[in-house]
Amino acid sequence: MATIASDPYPWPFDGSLAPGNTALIVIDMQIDFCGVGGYVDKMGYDLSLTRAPIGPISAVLAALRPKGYTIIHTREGHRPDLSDLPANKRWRSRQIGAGIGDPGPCGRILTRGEPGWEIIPDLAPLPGEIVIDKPGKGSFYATDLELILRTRGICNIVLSGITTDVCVHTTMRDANDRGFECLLLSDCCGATDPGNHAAALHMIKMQGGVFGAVSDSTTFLAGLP
Ligand code: C5J
Repeated sequence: MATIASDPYPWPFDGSLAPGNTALIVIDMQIDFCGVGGYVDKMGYDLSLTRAPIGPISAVLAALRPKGYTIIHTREGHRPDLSDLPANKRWRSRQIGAGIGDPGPCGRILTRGEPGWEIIPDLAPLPGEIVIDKPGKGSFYATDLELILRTRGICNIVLSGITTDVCVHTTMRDANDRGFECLLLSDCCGATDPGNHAAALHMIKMQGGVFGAVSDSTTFLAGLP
């Protein structure tokens, strides 16, 4: 039995933690979300909040890579012709001064192939690691993530990245509904609003772990088999 000390129960529920059945998902650690001149910066949020998880995620990656765990990165972004950008998403982003597809200091905002859409160099995927491009908040919507996880025999998912209350939570909820056993590492995530980050962690733990469990990178690394 291998489990991680977590709240509200030792994770995973069945003690099955092993490199062959467990994936780390690093969500949207892109320049647009945590770099100067990117989407989040243009919206006026404090970048230190979305940059806080960089160090803890690096430590978790460094521990998991040599052990053979599946590592998956995601990128939120749209096709250059914006054919996959819903009109309301574009309209809302323009309301806050960071129109998706519009030019910005890091190229066209949240647009595939632009400098701002790239994953930050500190957390760049290694050759062979899976990268999922997603047009929405959740990592399963309009992607082949579930196919890849099932094909690899993954049943346990460790979640990290930004933002806790939006793309990370949407992915965790969706993974949970699909029967994956989920663990969120609190210091490996960040939100543009600290209150939302705290609330998002709290929500996971209600009802005996309604979406899974919560731990942190230090505890996770100490408990890793
Ligand atoms: C947002 C994300 N917040 N990666 N995207 O728009 O959470």
